[in-house]
Amino acid sequence: MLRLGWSSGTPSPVLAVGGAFIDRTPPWLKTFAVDNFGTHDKQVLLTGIGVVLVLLSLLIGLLSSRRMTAALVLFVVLVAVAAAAVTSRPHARAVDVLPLIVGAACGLGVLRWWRDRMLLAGAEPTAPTTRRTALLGAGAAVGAVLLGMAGRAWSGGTRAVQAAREAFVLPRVAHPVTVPAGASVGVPGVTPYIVPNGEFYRIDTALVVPQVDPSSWQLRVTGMVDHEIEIDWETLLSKPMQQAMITLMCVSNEVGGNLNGNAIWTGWPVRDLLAQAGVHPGADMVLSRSVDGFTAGSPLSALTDGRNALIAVAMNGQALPAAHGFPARLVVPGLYGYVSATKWLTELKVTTYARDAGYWTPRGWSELGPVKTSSRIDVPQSGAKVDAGTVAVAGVAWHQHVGIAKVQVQVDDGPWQDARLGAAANIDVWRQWVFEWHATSGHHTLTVRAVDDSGAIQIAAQAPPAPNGATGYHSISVTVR
Ligand SMILES: Nc1nc2c(c(=O)[nH]1)N[C@H]1C(S)=C(S)[C@@H](COP(=O)(O)O)O[C@H]1N2
Ligand SMILES: [Mo]
Repeated sequence: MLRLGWSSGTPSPVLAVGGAFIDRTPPWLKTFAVDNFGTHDKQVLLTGIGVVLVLLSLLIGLLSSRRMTAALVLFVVLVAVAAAAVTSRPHARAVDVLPLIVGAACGLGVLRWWRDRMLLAGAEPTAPTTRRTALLGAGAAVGAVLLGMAGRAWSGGTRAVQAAREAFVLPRVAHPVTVPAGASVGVPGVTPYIVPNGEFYRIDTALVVPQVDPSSWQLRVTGMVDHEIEIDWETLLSKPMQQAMITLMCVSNEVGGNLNGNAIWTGWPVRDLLAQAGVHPGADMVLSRSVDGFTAGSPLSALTDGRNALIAVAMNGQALPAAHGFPARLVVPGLYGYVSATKWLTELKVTTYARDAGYWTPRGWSELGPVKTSSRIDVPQSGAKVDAGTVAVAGVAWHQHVGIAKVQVQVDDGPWQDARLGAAANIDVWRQWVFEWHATSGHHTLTVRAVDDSGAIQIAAQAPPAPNGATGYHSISVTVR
């Protein structure tokens, strides 16, 4: 496997093509990918690129046995597209095209070697067996070199980061957060009140999880501030940390979807860092930036109004998993992740909505992303067959930073009936609920809705996730025996 020792945020041409593709993804395609492939969307994209590469390589191989010029032209175009993708990545440097040049040189070498071999053997270039050999040779060469370079990304740089995660000691907090008694309604199949780190949903534009070594990590505060600040990992860990339970939520979640999760986060309040920097009057947005170039634009007010907006370093008592932003990320109650929850955080730019926009805003998603009241039925599953009698219908409901006051269930076209709510740790988290349904035989539809702490009933009208979050009630159908 080809392994070069350069270090950069742009690991390989294959991933660069993927990244450039993701950056140009229109909202409908993002929604389609998340809907159909869920959190496997990246594997699907990488596989797709791999398949296209192999097909193109085969085509080049095929052409080379008849028309070498055409094969070379196609080869150069392929390399040029990859080079364009590599150089368009955030923080791209000139050396990032190096692996591509090496790969291209190898590919060309193999192509020529095969042709020379065929000529030496005096083979008729169009003979089927020779053509097949040439085709396989060239195809394998180009594909192997490019895919080999992709492999570097999976193996390189992870060890130091793994060691740093293991050495992490949870900072002391004045008020440790615990799960309140009765938070869980105790129905099997309901999403756990606290979602374990390994089961937590993951959404981001990163094809390969960024491996950020905390010893070289820095967080900078820039823009409309009295003094720009740079803090390193040690300094961050020495700050007075807080713990907060916050339910994170993705704007791409469909009605009934599970792109959300609840965790206990440990971190330093963003407002304390911003206060040190001295925010200028007139600023209304903080553009948080990730090492991978992703940005989120959050209202300055949401970061300074006293809510638990954290620069989080721990999730459920452990260092953030690499996939969830190690060494540090933002978590802001009440806002969808795309406008707040920047992972692998490296910069907070104090600015205005007039001047700057987060990653998803020019791609068809709203500038502001307050979470909407939602509720979901976890059990029974839609299409389930249950026995007549008492059936526990249960799930979760959420309206972060407002709170859930009531959950109601409707059977077929019947009246809305109150469900029993589990305890809530605070208004920033979801609540479990359970409804004891006296099920009678036949086919039935069960629908859920929530009422938030402001008294507002969940929006009934069906709307898709784009541009600012899905609405509508979650319904399931069950058969009662
Ligand atoms: N660097 C980076 N941070 C990011 C994103 C991203 O694409 N890149 N996606 C955001 C979105 S859309 C969501 S919903 C949350 C998801 O956080 P999780 O993967 O820890 O659940 O991360 C946010 N932070
Ligand atoms: Mo998201």
